[in-house]
Amino acid sequence: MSEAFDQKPLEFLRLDPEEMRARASEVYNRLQSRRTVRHFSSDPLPMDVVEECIRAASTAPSGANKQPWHFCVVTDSAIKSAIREAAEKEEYLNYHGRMSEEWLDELRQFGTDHVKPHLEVAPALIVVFRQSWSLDATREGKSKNYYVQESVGLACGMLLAALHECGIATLTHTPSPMDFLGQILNRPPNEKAFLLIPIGYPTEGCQVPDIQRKRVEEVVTYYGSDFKKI
Ligand code: IYR
Repeated sequence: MSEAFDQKPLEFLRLDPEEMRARASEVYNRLQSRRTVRHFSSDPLPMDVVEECIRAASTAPSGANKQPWHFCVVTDSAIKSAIREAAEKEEYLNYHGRMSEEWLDELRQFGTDHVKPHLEVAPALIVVFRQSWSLDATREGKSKNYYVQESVGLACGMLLAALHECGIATLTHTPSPMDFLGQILNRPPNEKAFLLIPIGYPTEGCQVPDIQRKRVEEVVTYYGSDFKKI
């Protein structure tokens, strides 16, 4: 039986509403400028910055604080090439039979296909693994993890935001099935690949699709009438 954790005071800074408003606009403006990038320069990144962003991502909330994630950072060109080759094999099958006509039609607007040069060109790939169970020393063996998808999704969102804040562009890539990533990176059996994120600087003159984000009115519904200004 587990004992309850000791408690300690929360560190929390309560802001006045004007300061909250200023910060809300600033965080929106910074995050809205993030775009998925598909054309990377091969310039190397300061990898200590990448590690600090992973440290930030790893503060994400997780079911029973299990932190069921692992981040593999690949800069080795031979491993990047092996990942590209395996990903293109899966993507070829996806684009030539496994994806529905409706799906292919949607993707035509983005101009994607099975050819993934960025997997070799980008200076680093972050492969995020989710851990279905943990090897827990105190329980002498496997211990269950909870809400693994949700937890790892939250950590990935925080990772993308942290990298963006630090001037690093990202591509969220899911070359499913992704089992080849566990094999190439020799990961243990409790880990499954969750997301493959090429990172780097965009090429000079990099273009992105001119897409629109939903208006806030489309994505939020309020239940309550107390919208008087504080
Ligand atoms: N995984 C493929 C296909 C793809 C699927 C979706 I949904 C996208 O938003 C983009 C691509 C690929 O990476 O090409």
